[in-house]
Amino acid sequence: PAPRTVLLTGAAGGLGTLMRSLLPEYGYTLRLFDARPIEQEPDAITADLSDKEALRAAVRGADAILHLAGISLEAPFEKILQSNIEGTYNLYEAARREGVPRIVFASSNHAVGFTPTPRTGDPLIPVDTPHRPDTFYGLSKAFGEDLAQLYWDKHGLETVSVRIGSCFPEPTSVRMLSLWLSPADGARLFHAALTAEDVGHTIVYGSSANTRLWWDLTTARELGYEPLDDSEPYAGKLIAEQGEPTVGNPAHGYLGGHFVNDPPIWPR
Ligand code: NAI
Ligand code: 15L
Repeated sequence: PAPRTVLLTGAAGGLGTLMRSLLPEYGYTLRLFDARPIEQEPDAITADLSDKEALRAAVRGADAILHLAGISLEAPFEKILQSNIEGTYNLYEAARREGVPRIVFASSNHAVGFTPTPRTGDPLIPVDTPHRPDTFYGLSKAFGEDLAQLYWDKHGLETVSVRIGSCFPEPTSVRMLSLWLSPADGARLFHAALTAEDVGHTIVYGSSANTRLWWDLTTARELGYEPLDDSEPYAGKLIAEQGEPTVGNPAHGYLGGHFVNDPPIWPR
């Protein structure tokens, strides 16, 4: 049966706020969880992913979890370790113990950020391309995907790992012309990931059907995802402001864009 009650971790964040407004249209009842309090949401659970008891109570009775909580940019390793690596482990352990059958994990393009972007005529980047994290942040997403695989193989807990591109109301850089996931397509994709049958551990790329796509959306479409948006209408304005994407620029030559240079490694 389709999940009804979904625990949304990271509910106070940018993506969490977008999904709080969009996902109820699909019939879900959302249970909200974040380390930060959420205005006008008195029932939201305000707790950290390090609080194992709070996590056990939060996941109890949920049909699925949409796991968005975590540090969402590069940060010192110790912080990434606590929130993204240990925090995601704590969540999986709580889900396993409470019998929650499925997690949709917010992975990121930065798990494979050092993958060169395709040149004209090259194939799109497939989901089985090796992990090439561009930051400690990306490394934590690679860990999350492997954790998901372990919990599927060992415990039968299903995950869809969504390597999100850039999910914001509008694309704001020429790089995002390739990676943009419109919020409406984000909700479509998460809905597909929450409801598709027999996903085991499936990795998908998360973007709209952009004209300038760098990666292969086949596994996402196999879940039933049908993207309806394309960043191309924004191309003229962004290119006029920022110039054409050029492969010599690390921001365009690698999937992870400017993250590959954070902290700076170029010019060598
Ligand atoms: P955000 O930084 O706006 O929100 C993250 C939320 O997680 C925050 O509200 C924060 O309080 C919460 N959080 C962080 N550490 C926590 C902890 N230890 N315990 C409890 N809550 C904690 O990030 P955004 O943009 O909303 O992203 C959501 C998720 O999607 C993140 O995991 C991010 O890595 C991932 N993602 C987002 C992309 C995007 O385009 N927005 C692209 C790729 C991945
Ligand atoms: C991410 O993983 C970040 O969470 C988000 O803030 C954006 O920077 C996005 O990747 C991106 O690559 O544009």
